[in-house]
Amino acid sequence: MSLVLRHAPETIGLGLDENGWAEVDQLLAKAALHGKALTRADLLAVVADSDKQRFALSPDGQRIRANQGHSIAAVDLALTPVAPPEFLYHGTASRFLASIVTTGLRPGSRNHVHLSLQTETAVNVATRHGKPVVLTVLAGAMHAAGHLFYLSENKVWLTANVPPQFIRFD
Ligand code: HQG
Repeated sequence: MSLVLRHAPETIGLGLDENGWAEVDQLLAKAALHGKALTRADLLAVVADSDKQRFALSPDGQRIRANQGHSIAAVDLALTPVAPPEFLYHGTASRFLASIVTTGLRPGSRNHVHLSLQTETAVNVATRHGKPVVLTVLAGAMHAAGHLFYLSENKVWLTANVPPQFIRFD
């Protein structure tokens, strides 16, 4: 579901609207056609049980989208900018540090840089990439300097990029 709702809906011939929503009926039908059959109950269980609440249903239950993590540039989650706390955290791997010191945090293939309120979350994210390093992002100062921040429905902080002067590397 992450693959089709965040990155490549075309792999099963699915379309997302401009805000990243897919019709649940279409997703189920097209997944089945592509040999990835899942029942409506399976889908609802994934939405309910995802440890990070990665997916959301529309209020009428007809549509589904990923709450964050997209790489499809055309998807605009239509989140409202909000003032972040003074500090947020980003988990990365030590092998990326030299590059981050120079260019800051970049979204890579995704639409945003992902930040968290908790250092524990950042450690978990980082561990997927290698030896974990947690960076402190001076989010309050960034916001004061005009950078926009968004909070996804599942409480991941998102911003376009983080210039190096707003990162504490110690
Ligand atoms: C690094 C998961 C070199 C960045 C997580 C990261 C998250 C740089 C990697 C969500 C860099 C990109 C996103 C620079 C950033 N030079 N490397 N200038 N700037 N990087 O997977 O933040 O489980 O795209 O530090 O929980 O690791 O999928 O981003 O190591 O919320 O729901 O480039 O994915 O969510 O990796 O993870 P990713 P991420 P889910």
